[in-house]
Amino acid sequence: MLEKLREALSATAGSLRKRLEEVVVYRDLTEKDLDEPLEDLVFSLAEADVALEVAERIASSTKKALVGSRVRRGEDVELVVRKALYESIVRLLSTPGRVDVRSLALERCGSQRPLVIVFFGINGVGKTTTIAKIAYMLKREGARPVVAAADTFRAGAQEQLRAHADRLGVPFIGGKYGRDPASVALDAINYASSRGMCSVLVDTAGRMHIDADLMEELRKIVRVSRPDLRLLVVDALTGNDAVEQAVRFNEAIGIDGVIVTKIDADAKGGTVVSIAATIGKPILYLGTGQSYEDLEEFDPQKFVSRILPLKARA
Ligand SMILES: Nc1nc2c(ncn2[C@@H]2O[C@H](COP(=O)(O)OP(=O)(O)OP(=O)(O)O)[C@@H](O)[C@H]2O)c(=O)[nH]1
Ligand SMILES: [Mg+2]
Repeated sequence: MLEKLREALSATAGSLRKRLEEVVVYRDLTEKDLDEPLEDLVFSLAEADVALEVAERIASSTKKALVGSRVRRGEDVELVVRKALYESIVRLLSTPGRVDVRSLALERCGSQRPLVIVFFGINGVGKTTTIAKIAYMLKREGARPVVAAADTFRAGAQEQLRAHADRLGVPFIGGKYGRDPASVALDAINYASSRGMCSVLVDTAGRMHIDADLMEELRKIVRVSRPDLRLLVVDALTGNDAVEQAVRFNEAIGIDGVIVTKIDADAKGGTVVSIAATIGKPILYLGTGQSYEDLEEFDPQKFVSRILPLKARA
């Protein structure tokens, strides 16, 4: 996974090093030394699905960090370059507003009002699977979840979430096909609060951000269920389209956080970087496979270490 992004950054670190080794011994680095390798960086990041303006931001903050610095003889030039790149991407990914879903849910156990999370996104991105993964995690942590199938639209959607709930031993609240999905969410919240459950995970039907009726339906679900968190689920494989989805859903519904799925199948890796940089909302989790354990808390430093190891490969 993420090979393309890793290769792009490694190649840049390498070409910057070569360039810098020629000049470091007798003068400070100038913009001119950096322009060409950083231009290459922008292109290779774009090939790895990083949005162009985001790639340009990475290049310019890397340049800022390096211009005027002097690398001493004997110093590891590549490490200096890698650090500058690493820090500029980590900064980009460290969006404010990160929340810890687990502790938020635990705080609500036994209270009148469970933690309510509504999950949404376009068709097939992995909403239902992600809800099952989060239910698994919350149950394991003692933050007793209820899952709600507020997808009363797609054939099989109710059964799909119910099957996960049964397997996980988590209460399931559903509704007949065609029923108002907002009322299914409310049923689940009432069920949870009357039993002192800690959290309610509301699954919604996949919808395109350009479908006005379905977006209005989602607005209603949100209005009625007053979620603590509105989480957008996107598929890493959709690249720049995922960024577009994030922008549109944020305008229409409002987003508190993003989950990027199918990272395990994503050879490029740029979607994560682009989304965090473009909408300024935190990425909370990465989906890394199809089983319940395949959910990773998103940690900017850990993510960047994966695509840009600070130690060059021998
Ligand atoms: N490899 C991989 N597959 C995933 C991941 N998350 C979900 N999937 C798969 O993606 C497919 C669609 O997942 P669903 O959870 O049904 O997606 P959805 O968004 O609920 O779909 P709709 O309700 O139809 O809009 C399934 O085959 C999942 O197993 C992931 O992190 N990695
Ligand atoms: Mg679904």
